Amino acid sequence: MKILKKNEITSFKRSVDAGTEEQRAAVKEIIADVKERGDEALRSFTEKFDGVTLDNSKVGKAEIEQAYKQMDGELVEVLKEAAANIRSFHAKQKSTSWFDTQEDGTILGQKITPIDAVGVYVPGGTAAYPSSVFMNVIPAQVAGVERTAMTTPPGPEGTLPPGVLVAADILGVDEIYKVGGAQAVAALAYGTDTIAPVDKIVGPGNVFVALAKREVFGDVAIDMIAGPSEIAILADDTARPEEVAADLLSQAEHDARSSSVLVTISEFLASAVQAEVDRQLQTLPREEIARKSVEDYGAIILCESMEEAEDTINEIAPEHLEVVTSAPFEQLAKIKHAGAIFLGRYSSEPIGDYFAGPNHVLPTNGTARFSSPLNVDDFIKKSSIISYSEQAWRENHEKIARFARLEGLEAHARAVESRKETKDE
Ligand code: HSO
Ligand code: ZN
Repeated sequence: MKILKKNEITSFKRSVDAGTEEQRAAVKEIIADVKERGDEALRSFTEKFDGVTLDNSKVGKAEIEQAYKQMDGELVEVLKEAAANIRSFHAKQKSTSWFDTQEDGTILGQKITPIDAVGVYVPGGTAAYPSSVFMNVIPAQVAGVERTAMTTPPGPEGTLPPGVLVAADILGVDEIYKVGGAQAVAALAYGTDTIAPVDKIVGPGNVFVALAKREVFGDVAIDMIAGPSEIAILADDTARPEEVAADLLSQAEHDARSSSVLVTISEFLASAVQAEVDRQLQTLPREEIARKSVEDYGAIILCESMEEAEDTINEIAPEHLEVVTSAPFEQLAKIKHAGAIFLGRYSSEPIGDYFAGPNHVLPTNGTARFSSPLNVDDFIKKSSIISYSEQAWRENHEKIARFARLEGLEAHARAVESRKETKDE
């Protein structure tokens, strides 16, 4: 991991995979085919991309029971405890409808309605995370979404990872479909005989999934398009190099394009963490991915003052920020841009990935400048409520009609004036 002085850096390397022209064309074709041939298209794409022929893509009870048998009972309890923590955190986010009655009797308000149906995409392979099932489904449930359908690509044997099935079952998700890629996104957006369409699609995926989500956006809603995981650590010389290195590597192991950055004012910490990262890399099972990630996207940035260090964090706007300093809450006051902020030595990033309660679906690639973590509000919508009283109408209709005429909209003006002749006049 290279050590750089802040003033040597002109810009931060971002990892955006916008897809190639061919990939975009392929995704469009897949979506058109699913629209036209429904389940038949799904079956042939699953054969082609996942190497397995499935007569029925819907997961049944027997498969769920089998998944529980394959999992350690105590681990199932850990999953349940994590789900409960995540649920109680998100319960605090719930917004409620409000109605405001004014003196003249007019009522104005905002009615909250959950989205009817949500599709959750769970990626396949080593990225099939039970924790992501929790993080995408729980806020939807807390919001009051009635129907949640999950799709995930099957392995070559036609099976799904037991952890994913158990996580879904813990939450009571009973619609799980073995279908992945752009074809899954198309099925969720437009429906097939087996999969009823949804209103919003959430969840991470590879470039084809991301492109498909962009493509169906407008017909359905989508969540953010997440990039590879990122971590920035702001630390002073009270931090322990082995702990800082371990936390940097926790995100580096996600993806060769993940980024892990240490920002510090301590030269001692900078070189100690550099050595520690090298040492710890050697024993990691995902060494190759993590090494590539720290080499290509990792950095240790040496700053001259804490102020410069805080500004650097705001420039990066990282997905995850750890503050490991003598008084982390002092730095918190200066931090404007970060998806999730972990304060103090004991708040190692994976605590947030799995267990503490806040969502681990977070803005990446600097989008923390303007975006928030996935949350309950992503699964509701608001309707404005207007109930004007007669008195309010009498006092205001002329002003409103004049406003309408300013815009040259005579029908608007006449509509507001049309109440003039009340029945008893
Ligand atoms: N750190 C990832 C989420 C995750 N980590 C899932 C482990 N499992 C993105 O925030
Ligand atoms: Zn993680």
